[in-house]
Amino acid sequence: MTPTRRSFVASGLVAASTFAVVRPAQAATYRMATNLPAGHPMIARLEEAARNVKADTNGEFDIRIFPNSQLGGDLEVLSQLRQGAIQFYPLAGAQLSNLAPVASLNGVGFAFNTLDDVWKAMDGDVGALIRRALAGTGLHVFDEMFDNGFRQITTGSKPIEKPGDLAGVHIRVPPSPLSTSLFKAFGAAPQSISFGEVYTALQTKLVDGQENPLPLVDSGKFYEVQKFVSLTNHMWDGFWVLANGPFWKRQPAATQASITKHFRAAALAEREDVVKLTSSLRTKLAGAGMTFVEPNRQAFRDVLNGSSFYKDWKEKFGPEAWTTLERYTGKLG
Ligand code: X2X
Repeated sequence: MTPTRRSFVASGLVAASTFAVVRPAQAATYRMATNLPAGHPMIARLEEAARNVKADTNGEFDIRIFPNSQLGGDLEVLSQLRQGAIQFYPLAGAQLSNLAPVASLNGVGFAFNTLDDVWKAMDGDVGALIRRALAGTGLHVFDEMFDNGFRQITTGSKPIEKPGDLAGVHIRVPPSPLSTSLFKAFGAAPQSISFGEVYTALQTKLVDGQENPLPLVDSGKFYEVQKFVSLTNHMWDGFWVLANGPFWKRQPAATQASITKHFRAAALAEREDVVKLTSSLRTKLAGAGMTFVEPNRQAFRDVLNGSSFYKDWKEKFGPEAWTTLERYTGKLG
């Protein structure tokens, strides 16, 4: 405090606080990693949410998003989140099942036939059960999932027109025991590879195929290294946005409320974005040279029904989870 100010305060004429310099709170940058390509609708919606949170907090809470697996592979970044090296991470139930096995419950083969059924389950008791399991690992998980979509098979050398066409096919799957198990049941040779390495694995022919919803075939530019799309709808998956638990608990209630509000709005908007985008992609991807095949999906279900797949996963997930799932899907297996 300058001599002049000191003398004013000493005279009792003004309070010292009159001269307190109001410094803007230090803006802090927080990191959100994601394995999705920059062009995916989830990235745009999360960036919109980040802008809104920054505005709500007068610039203090600044979330910076790192797409394209810039900060590392799927499971490597999950451990960074748990250690607090990054603060936010949207990740699919498939990969999260390495931390909480029940997180891949929604990915049981052919469990869902429509998005209406999916959201009844994921915004209902199946989602609540999975969130409880994820919260039990010390992470904070936001309520609404982002849509990844129904997964389709893409290949380079031949179309997959029937289950037998998968025999021996080297196909990339996410690092997830359920995904590996599903494609082994079809007689394929699944290889777990982080999403950020899929394009190169296809380009170098390390694998002949992969399976993902059309928005990822598009934003991951797989049409450059794949020829055929088989519309199997064999699995639905989505993304939970997670925060490091101790980090989240340290945030002021108003900041938590702003982040929760804007992440919710982002998830609901992204679900509509993915529906609109998916409806346009068959034309776009065909225009990029891909050939679409519409296989008889029941034939794939019949293979699973004739295998131990459903029995095995009913045992792995346990009666509570399986019963909860079947309340939305009907009897499986
Ligand atoms: O890794 C994948 O295939 C992806 C991006 O769809 C998931 O996160 C499950």
